[in-house]
Amino acid sequence: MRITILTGAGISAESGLATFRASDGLWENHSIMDVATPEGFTKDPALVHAFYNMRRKAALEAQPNAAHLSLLRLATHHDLTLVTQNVDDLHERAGSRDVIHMHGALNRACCAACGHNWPAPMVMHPKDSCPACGKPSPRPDIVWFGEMPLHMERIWDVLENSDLFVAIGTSGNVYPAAGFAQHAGRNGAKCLELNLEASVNADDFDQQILGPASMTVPGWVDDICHA
Ligand code: BJW
Repeated sequence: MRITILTGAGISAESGLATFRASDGLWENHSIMDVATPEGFTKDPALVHAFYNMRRKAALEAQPNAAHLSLLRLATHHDLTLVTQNVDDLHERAGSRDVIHMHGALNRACCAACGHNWPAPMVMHPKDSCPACGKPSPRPDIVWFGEMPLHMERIWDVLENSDLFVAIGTSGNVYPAAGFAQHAGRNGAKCLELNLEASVNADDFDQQILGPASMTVPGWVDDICHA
């Protein structure tokens, strides 16, 4: 079966990484406009670097959980494409390969002046310079609001050729990812949501399994691998 999975912050919550929109989430003490837009970065690069330096450290200290690990097993039984909105590398550290990071990666840096992309140091600073062009324009390789998510042609293509689309731990608040279930469904895929609470776009799914990802994802993977 051709399965496309979209993961969000909820799959990494039980690894100790905060989600965005929970009451104790990442944006509780930060304005979205300040830390998740290119305008916020231009206005106060030190604040934005501090936010992502903190996130980079938290991601390094976190370990993949049972949900990340079970997706590896799924890939041995089915034709799986794994798309994540997450900027951590817990899928890769669980062993998944060819993960599509549509919102970028904490462990990469890029140059706003020349586009060069390189492994991010643990701590980035506004005075850093680009190793390729020398300009003081490095930024985290993260897709902020108003910027184009990455690998979209490939993602639309797999969604149009999936038998099953599964969203795991994402609230459905952010486009274009929030439109994937509708797009896959229109193209013939069954759509399943695995989440702690139903997402805002729950109506786009044929079925929901609610509960913590470390329980629901391995359980669902067991079922589909032995069906
Ligand atoms: C558990 C759990 C457990 C908890 N087990 N589950 C209409 C159509 C198209 C676009 C737009 C539109 N209206 C507005 C837009 C633009 C905008 C947008 O969507 N805005 C919304 C606010 C409406 N989108 C964009 O700007 C995107 N670009 C774009 O559209 O480009 C085209 C374009 C360009 C230029 C001009 C015009 C068009 C870019 C979006 C970039 C998002 N970036 C962020 C931050 C950067 C990454 C980072 O810092 O990490 O990405 S925003 C933030 O939200 C982050 C996440 O990846 C993303 C999604 O969040 P997620 O993963 O869903 O987390 P939460 O916290 O919301 O939810 C957690 C979930 O987990 C919950 O459901 C819990 O129940 C669950 N959970 N514990 C299982 N244990």
